[in-house]
Amino acid sequence: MLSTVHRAPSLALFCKVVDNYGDIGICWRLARQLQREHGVAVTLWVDDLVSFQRLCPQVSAAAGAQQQQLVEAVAVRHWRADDEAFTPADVADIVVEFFGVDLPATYIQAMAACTPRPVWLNLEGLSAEEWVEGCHRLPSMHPRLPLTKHFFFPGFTERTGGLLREAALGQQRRLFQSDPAAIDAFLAQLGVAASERAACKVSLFCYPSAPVAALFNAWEHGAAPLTCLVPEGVAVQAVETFLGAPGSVGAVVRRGALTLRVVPFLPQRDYDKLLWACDINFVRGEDSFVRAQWAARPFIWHIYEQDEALHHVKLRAFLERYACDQAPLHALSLRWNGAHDADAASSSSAAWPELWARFDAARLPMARHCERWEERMRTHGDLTANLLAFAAAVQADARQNSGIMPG
Ligand code: TRH
Repeated sequence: MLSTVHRAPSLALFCKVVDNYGDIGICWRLARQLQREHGVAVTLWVDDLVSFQRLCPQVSAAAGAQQQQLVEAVAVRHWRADDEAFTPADVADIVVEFFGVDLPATYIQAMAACTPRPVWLNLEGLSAEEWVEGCHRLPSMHPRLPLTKHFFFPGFTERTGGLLREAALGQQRRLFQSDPAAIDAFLAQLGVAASERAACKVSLFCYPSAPVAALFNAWEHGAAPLTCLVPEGVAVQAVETFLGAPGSVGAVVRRGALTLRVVPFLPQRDYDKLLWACDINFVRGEDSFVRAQWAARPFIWHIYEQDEALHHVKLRAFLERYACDQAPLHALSLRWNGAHDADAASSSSAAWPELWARFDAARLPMARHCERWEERMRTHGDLTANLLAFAAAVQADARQNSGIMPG
């Protein structure tokens, strides 16, 4: 268990890939940072190594359930069955379930048998809604066992857990963005031609439901040349229709002002560089959405769809918090997510070329706003450090109150 001083704790992180890449994308980022910046001995349990391998090519997707692979000093375990036997010796000092996944019952039993008991956290999804501040750090008692789990929420205010961000990220980003030769070399290596690099560059990552064809049409008939870089496998139908060919890596077509190019789906580290290299980024879900904020360039977010249009509430909450005075950003974001007002007088109901032209015209003030937002978000500390500080506080509290760890 966590020692009183000095020894870095051990931490087990449990991740189930529901769909897409965000679950493992976030867990992998967190695991790496815990290990690298805080010396934490991390075991990452993940049920889908194939998705993991796409973000991190060093991972072997063929590893057996019992087999542990060390990837960038993180112990990776394939979480295949929930009936694996665990003893208290297997339990980490801090146990994190991502997005409320159900831990194996045998692991929970082993946690309850530990002295002292581990700190147990549920790391939740990101939302800009106000209720998050009230739920962050709330305890939840286990109905039968002497264990307490605490909710830990990422967020955009100092009363939340903050956002994932590596210590050196800002410096790396600024260095890259102030080095045109490095940007050029990076894009050239993705196959982006010189004329495409000279145009306004937009990266595109969205769900298949996004109105991509309408956007392509607006770009095609736009006033200035635009290069859209789309990682392979994204918006496949719209991309292939525009290309008139399979959307494999290297496919490119120029029509009107738009050049559309398919680039590889990048390892996670290189994806940051793509965001830094582009003038505008279309991102989605949670992790790429946060990375676009750290890129400090204008971005449009395609939010993960939820029942009863809950995601529209979340989208508006974010837009309000992020840039309440940026009307063109609001209009384009709402339209991109199908959250626009049916009212014809509403700016988000405008035709696509007009929506894009207004957004494009506001790019300069928006870019300044992005820099200010990035600075502001940094003042809340980073999620990894905040999570470790909270875990230490929970443990200290437990020691002080009873000398016995609460769960
Ligand atoms: O893949 P996503 O749609 O993930 C989503 C969200 O996390 C959502 O909240 C969750 O509920 C759902 O999954 C199950 O989008 P996200 O969060 O941006 O994650 C994508 C990851 O993929 C991110 O870590 C960036 C990474 N990525 C690359 O590494 N290379 C690439 O080329 C691209 C396009 C993305």
